[in-house]
Amino acid sequence: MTIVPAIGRLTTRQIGERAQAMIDALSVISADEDALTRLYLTPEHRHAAEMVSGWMEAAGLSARMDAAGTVRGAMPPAATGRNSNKVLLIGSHIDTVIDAGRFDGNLGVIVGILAVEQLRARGIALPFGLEVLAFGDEEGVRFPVTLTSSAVAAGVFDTKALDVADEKGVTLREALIAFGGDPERLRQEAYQRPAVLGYLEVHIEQGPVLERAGEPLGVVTAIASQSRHRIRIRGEAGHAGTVPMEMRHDALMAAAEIMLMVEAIARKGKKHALVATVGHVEVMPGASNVIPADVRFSLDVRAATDEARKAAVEEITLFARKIDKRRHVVVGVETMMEKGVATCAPRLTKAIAAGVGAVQGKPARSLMSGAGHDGQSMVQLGDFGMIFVRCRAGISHNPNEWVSIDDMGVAVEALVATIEELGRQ
Ligand code: HGY
Ligand code: MN
Ligand code: MN
Ligand code: MN
Repeated sequence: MTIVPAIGRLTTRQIGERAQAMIDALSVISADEDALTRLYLTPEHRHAAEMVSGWMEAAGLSARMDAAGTVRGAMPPAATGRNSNKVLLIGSHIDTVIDAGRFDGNLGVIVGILAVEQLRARGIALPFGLEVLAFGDEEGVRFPVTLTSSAVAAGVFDTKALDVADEKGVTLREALIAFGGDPERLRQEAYQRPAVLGYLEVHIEQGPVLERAGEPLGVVTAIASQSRHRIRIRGEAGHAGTVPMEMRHDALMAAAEIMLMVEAIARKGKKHALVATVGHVEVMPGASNVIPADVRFSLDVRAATDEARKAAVEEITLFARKIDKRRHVVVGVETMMEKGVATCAPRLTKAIAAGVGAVQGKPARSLMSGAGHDGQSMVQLGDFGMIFVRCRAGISHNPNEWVSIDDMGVAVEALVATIEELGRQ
């Protein structure tokens, strides 16, 4: 029984307004009263997943939640063709960072649903299946792993990650079970590579290039090489008032020296788009009159090439070892995640360029993504491609993140045009 689309053919502006209403509806589902924070496998994740599932059903998709907490909305092929046994995956994530912007991830899921609405309202019968995916853990904020739910969909999830714990000591396995997921069924949730036509993601650029060029959309060529590490420094607690400076084994001062060296090394690597960030620090015991004994901090390193990123991590690690000797502290460097450059597939980028070009009336601009995305997992299933949407001043991971209603409407039109283009291939 085909569900009559909730709406008819809309103008681009009307589609943008519909997207804005959906963005606003999701943006109030948060763990914090006055900020947007929605972490993986939390009550807020469940509430947002239910809302997205309802939108998928209204758009004519049959929605279900998979064992990893991803909402999957499926639509079978409506026409026959050589790809009728394949499915085109369209997705992004509905989890956020802490005190997040409302468009990062969420926009891509909403654009996917609105594109399905418009394909149906315009009577466009696709010769392949289509699934819209709302991933629950792209940001990797709650647990020290990232891209978890797309790794499950891509069949590359490392089950050792089930034993990592969040700040309250809850393991990923426990949280998954409490959420209604099923750690034992993760493996069977993976798509089979031959059945996947490709993976498309629409995402805000999170950078300034499109705005500076005065263009609403861009075609992503690749996602930067990225790794996340945990650095731990153990020194010796002591009385802030009595231990002479030359006798201290101050874990925080050692960390501070390493952090400044992280910045200096990253600044040297500008030509490889090298960036390095310390985003999270824990200082124990954390009293103002106690010399810090134990410091742990995150390290996020990215670059346009794997070689440049690995060389920077190597240099940082070597420097940390020297600090270890000079300050008589114990330094540990643990790699939590490592993803090489993920290159978008020419077949998809060609279709995207045609779709974006048709909609914006000028050739589409290509650009690399410094931000990580679920495509870094989904590339394991084959072709992946991304459409970037202009965002004001490139601001992201920040409540001031903003996309215009018109650009959201144009993004849906471009995705519809891209999907149609793939249907003609
Ligand atoms: O960290 C990233 O690049 C992504 O937003 N998770
Ligand atoms: Mn994102
Ligand atoms: Mn993000
Ligand atoms: Mn992402």
